[in-house]
Amino acid sequence: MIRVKRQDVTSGTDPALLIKDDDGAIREGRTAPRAVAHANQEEPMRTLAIAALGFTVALGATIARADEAGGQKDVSVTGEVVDTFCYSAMGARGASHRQCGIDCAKKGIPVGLVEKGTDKLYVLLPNKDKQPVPETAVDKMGDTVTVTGHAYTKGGSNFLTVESVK
Ligand SMILES: [Cu+2]
Repeated sequence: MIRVKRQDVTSGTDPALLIKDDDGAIREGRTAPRAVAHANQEEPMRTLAIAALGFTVALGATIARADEAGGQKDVSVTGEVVDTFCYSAMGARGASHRQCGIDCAKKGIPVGLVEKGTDKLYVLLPNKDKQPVPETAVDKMGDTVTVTGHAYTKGGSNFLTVESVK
């Protein structure tokens, strides 16, 4: 059972100050001495409430970390597949540029996805290192498709791994 020292919940104690020790005990952070002073006034219901609060805080922190990872969530982006050289330098896109785009990609020019409606450009990536961008994406050069994968933004550039292309 997790036992928590009595704390005055009505005093505005910041839940973030509750710290879970390695042994599973939850204690209050900065104001621990006060909590110790009241150690002999433990009330079971309040103990339970604070334990639940501590669990909620811990859960919230876990969710926040998952959100910070960001790119780990699957997203689906609909847009046109382009080769990034011809698109950025010349604005070339669409069916008339299809063959050039495929040739550019085969020579190693990064393949991109221009999001429909926003024109936000994603550089497409494989879903692991030391792999080419999937052929399923290159084959759709000039077409509007929906790519599902993990999105990353670094240094002002957007990236999207290719998990699937529809
Ligand atoms: Cu090209």
